[in-house]
Amino acid sequence: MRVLFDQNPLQNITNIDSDERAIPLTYPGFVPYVRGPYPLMYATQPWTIRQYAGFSTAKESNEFYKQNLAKGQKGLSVAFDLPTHRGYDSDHDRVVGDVGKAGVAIDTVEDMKVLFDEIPLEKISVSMTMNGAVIPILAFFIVAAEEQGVSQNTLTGTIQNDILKEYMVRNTYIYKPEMSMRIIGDIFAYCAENLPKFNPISISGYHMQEAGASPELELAYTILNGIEYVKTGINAGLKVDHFAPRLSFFWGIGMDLVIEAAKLRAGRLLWAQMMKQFEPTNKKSLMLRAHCQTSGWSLTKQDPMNNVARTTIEALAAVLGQTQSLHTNALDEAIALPTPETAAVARNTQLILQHECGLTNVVDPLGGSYLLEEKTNELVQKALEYIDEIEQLGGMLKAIEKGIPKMRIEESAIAKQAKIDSGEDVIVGVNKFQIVEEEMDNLLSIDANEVREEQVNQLIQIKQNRDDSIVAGKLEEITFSAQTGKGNLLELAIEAARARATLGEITSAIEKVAPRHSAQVNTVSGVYSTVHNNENEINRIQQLVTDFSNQEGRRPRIYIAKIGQDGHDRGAKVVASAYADFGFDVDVSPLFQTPAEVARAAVQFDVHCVAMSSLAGGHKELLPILREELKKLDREDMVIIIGGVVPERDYEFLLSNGASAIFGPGTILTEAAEEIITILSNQNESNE
Ligand code: MLC
Ligand code: 5AD
Repeated sequence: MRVLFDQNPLQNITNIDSDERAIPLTYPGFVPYVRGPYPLMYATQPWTIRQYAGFSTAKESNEFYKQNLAKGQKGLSVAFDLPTHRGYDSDHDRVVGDVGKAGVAIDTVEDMKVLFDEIPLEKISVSMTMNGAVIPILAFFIVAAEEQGVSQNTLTGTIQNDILKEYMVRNTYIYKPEMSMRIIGDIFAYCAENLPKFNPISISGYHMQEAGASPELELAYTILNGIEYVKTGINAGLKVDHFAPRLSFFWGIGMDLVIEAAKLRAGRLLWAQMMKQFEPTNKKSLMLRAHCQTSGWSLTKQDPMNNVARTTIEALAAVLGQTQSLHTNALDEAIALPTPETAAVARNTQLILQHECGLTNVVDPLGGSYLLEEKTNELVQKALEYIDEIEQLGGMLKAIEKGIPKMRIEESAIAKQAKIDSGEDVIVGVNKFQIVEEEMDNLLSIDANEVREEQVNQLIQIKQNRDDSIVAGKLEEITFSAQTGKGNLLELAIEAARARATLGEITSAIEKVAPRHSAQVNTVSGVYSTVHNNENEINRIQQLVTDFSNQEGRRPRIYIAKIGQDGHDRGAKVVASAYADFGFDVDVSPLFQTPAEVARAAVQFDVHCVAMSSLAGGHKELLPILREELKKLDREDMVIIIGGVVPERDYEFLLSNGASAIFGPGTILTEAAEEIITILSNQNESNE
């Protein structure tokens, strides 16, 4: 075990009798901030109720934001749609089916102005979850504020801008790591100089947790990513105290109440200690401030009302861990974006915690709990083991290149799935205590084609009304800067945004010299079948697969395909790994495929079945196109199944448009595999 902590209050007391170890020796607001960043915490100011939201057009999202602010929400948090994340304008041919779906579509500064219409940006802090297209989005935000009469130095908020975890889990990167890190350096430098109250990054463990990481993996990798960013800032010529006080963090909060509260404390301790290597003189450089989001993955499609209880427990964990800002998920999370009604329950959960429970009168309600202190210590030690592993590989950038963090997180996700499928881990209403229930019928529905049409018309208008030669000049300056390293990309993008350059144009100006990144797809094997504790069930499925193979002369071959700009691949990776363990021949597509690309690959590999993974709501638009593309290749007979976040109200449409089966959230993979084998066998019989 490495001794990292010169004055670690937890280690100093490890030799004292166990009961006394429970007493924390530090106070909130003091280095190393284990018990919270501010001295009186919520007694002075409660955490910010900051609900993540965005859908359809800027106008619709703006109305939603205003209603939420009127009803007690304190900060904003923008969810962008996937084309925006990936730097494509809404009229790009790769984004059909994705426009306005998982968030709001933003093509130009005009959209950004509508998004914040009648919202005073000098008062309300705004978080923007943007990592790929950070340069145009931050530029649009700054110019929208400017045209609202709000100067840069008064802007408060946060841009996620955490690209490393995108390569690890979230996948909405655009460029390769080198250009991405240059961009981060430019944003740090620009914000330190011009937006002193704005947080230029939100270093996020949340997505790792959602992708399957254990709390200690989430801790270790997030802190290590943070350290890489500090090095990036220093390499960009900044002094550590000039930018480190504005680095912020983001945790995912799962169901294990005390562990999750301990995780926030362990994170603050690790950060304070690891930051000392940069010798800051400002104590705020050692202070980890965090936003938290309750876990979407822990919520279930089955019995959705149970999700209110789950979210409440998770929110409580975040509060007991002393979060600065919090998003609570809506109960329909597992199947759709929230409606105004379910969003209200989620928000009110936080209002109840702030106003009805007495929690905000106490500085550190759980501090001193034996269990909490012990778990904090344990998490720190376990995280340090992972930190050591990565440091021995030469640091996080090298480890990411080798795919180690991604692999560790996927292994953890697959093991968790196997425990649920075998009943070892209980999920109420999913693998135990099930009741048969109709799905909620009042779900939010967005017509991507409609939003797309509206955005495309606006783009035409904006392009007609601007001076193209000015835009071209500004874009050339961006390309030059990207190529030479001279100048600041954000500063140049702000000028391009003022001239009404689009998000896609600014992205392409950099792309000219920094091509898009495409990730290598690796799958983990052997974990599912090893962790699953019902050997008979695994053997039974493997036998079914063997029987099929004997009849068919080859193993059942399945192509797991990610179509569209949706980069969530936890599900696809877990399913791929489990099916391979059952004996299937599994191919996994690269991310961001078009239906035509998937059809071509499926035909070329001569698979029995295409399994479309849909987590961003594009299935109704994309399935008919995939079918059409297979037909063009004379393979309309190929079986298509769909897995992911698919509401039951879409089932009929999908089943009558070519899907043979649909596997929603909570699917037990052994059961899904059996059903697929049955479908393939039936198809063989009907072909004979
Ligand atoms: C707060 N303040 C206090 C205080 N509490 N001062 C004294 N005593 C106290 N008890 C002061 C702070 O110093 C600060 O001022 C100001 O009040 C605001 O408090 P804060 O603690 O900084 O809160 P906030 O502004 O809400 O900022 C929280 C944050 C920030 C630092 C974590 O980065 C943030 O808001 N992050 C949100 C990220 C987010 O929403 N992400 C969504 C991701 S969704 P001063 O002057 O010091 O600043 C996603 C899903 C997906 O990613 O799509 O995958
Ligand atoms: N509006 C509200 N919540 C969203 N989430 C994702 N997109 C949106 C959106 N547009 C939430 C869900 C999801 C997580 C990534 O964030 O909880 O699981």
